[in-house]
Amino acid sequence: MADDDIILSELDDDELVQQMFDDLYDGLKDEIEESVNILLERGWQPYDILTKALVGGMTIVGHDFRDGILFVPEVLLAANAMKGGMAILKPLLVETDAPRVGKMVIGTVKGDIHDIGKNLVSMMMEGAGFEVVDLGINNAVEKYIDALKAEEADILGMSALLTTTMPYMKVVIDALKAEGIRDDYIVLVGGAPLNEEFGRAIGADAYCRDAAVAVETAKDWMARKHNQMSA
Ligand code: B1M
Repeated sequence: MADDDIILSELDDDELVQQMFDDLYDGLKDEIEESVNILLERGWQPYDILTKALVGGMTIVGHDFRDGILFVPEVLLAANAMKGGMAILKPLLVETDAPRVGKMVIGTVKGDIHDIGKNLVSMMMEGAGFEVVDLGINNAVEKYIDALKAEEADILGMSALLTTTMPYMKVVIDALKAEGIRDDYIVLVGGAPLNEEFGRAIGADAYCRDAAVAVETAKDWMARKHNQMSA
């Protein structure tokens, strides 16, 4: 059967997820949006659609990008399709009546334009009741520090996807130390090339493997902060 003939709503769940992997790979935004809506109608949880279908598909794209099978323009199309799916899920993941549990300033570091993971973290944090100020991509140290002060944030979140940009996180943390305000904020870092050891080495409070871990870690550290304040 030709691709054009596939009727997405007639596929069973497993086939549809496989088809979404293919459609993400081919950068087919309309098809991804349609499939997300079909899974929602079938009762799938938004978080499962995000992790199992969209992130799962993007992982395959990442492997072929690494191996030189896909190139930047194709990956941009895949990212665009993924964002289409994420836009449908965002309001469902964000519970507007959730109590505010803390405020986070988040951004991708200077020199780095990857924002899908950061956007996912923002969405999940908002869904868990955090207020999120998203600074976008390519953030210089001043941008972070100005926003932290202006927003009276509790948490600084930094994202980096490149081995060449991840050291910039230390530049930001060192600048916070130099201003004597490092301990005013919980600093959480994340991004595919990072690990716990790196997080510790640069002086972050925690490395977060994924968006769900970021939410749990942020909640833990906010609880510690409240306990310290009430002690
Ligand atoms: Co980029 N790229 N890219 N790219 N790209 C990677 C990162 C790469 C690993 C691909 C590869 O070779 N396999 C590789 C980096 C290699 C390295 O440094 N070791 C790479 C490269 C080399 C490049 C360019 C240099 C390519 C070039 O131009 N020759 C270039 C750099 C541009 C720049 O930034 N200056 C480039 C460009 C691009 C596109 C523009 C085409 C596009 C970005 C589009 C966009 O973001 N709007 C792109 C993409 C899409 C990728 C891959 C394929 C996918 C990234 C992604 O969105 N993953 C990526 C390969 C990969 O990672 N597998 C790759 C899905 C996302 C949900 O996961 O971002 O890991 P992730 O986020 C997770 C966690 O990491 C964590 O939670 C998220 C959700 O669970 N997390 C946080 C992330 N940030 C967090 C912050 C937190 C907490 C947790 O704060 C508290």
